[in-house]
Amino acid sequence: RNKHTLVLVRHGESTWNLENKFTGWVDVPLSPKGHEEVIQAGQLIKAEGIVPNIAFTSKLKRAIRTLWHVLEQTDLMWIPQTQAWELNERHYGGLQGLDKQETVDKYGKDQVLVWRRSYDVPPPTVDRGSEHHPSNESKYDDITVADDFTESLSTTLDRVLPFYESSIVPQLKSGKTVLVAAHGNSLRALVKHLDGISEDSIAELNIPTGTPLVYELDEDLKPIVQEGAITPLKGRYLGDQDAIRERIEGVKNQTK
Ligand code: DG2
Repeated sequence: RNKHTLVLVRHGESTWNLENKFTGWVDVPLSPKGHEEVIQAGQLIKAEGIVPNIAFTSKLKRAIRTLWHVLEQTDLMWIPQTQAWELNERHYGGLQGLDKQETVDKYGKDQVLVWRRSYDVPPPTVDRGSEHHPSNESKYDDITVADDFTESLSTTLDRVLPFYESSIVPQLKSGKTVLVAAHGNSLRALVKHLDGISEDSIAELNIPTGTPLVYELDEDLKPIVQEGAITPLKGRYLGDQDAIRERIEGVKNQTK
């Protein structure tokens, strides 16, 4: 077998996506619409005849719940599942909990766009005293982060990619179909790598909630361009393509 399948799905709409707040590592649940989106995502994967053998997600419940819905819809709740902090959303530092539109009103839309989408300019940091600092959550007892913490896409990639290489690649190479349920920016990091997107162009890429993105990889695990792929992606989104384009615009326009 020289073809490998990797299915990525950003979690469905969360309550803070709905309220338009910067979320990062804040552990908010799916909204009612988010649950619906990912039930549908699972049905799309099933209808496509894709049968994942192993799954990976983050330590955040919006992604975990997304995975559970997809596995329930595909009748695969028994397959191995790993929850890894390395697949967490990018930590949004001092922006976590702030309203995206109010942040635009305060700092201007150019600055906010730099924080959201630049490759290596990090958002403001949080210090150890902040409730948003990972050292104050027992869930992250086994990791060490800087006293003043935040993540850019670049530093997010520095933990997503080693995890991909060490934990996901061996599964793909052994012929497993892999399902990953994660987040807007942790998936942008992975997609940047898979599709070879430049540091400048990655700013344009917005990943919609609750929409399976299917990659077929060659023997070197390079993506094969799929029919119907939306440039610059080589993988293709499952579902109504017009609705997907609207969802992508919606993500972009959270700070218009
Ligand atoms: C969003 C992404 O992450 O926000 O942290 O606010 O995928 O977990 O909902 P997700 C957040 P943007 O970078 O698109 O503003």
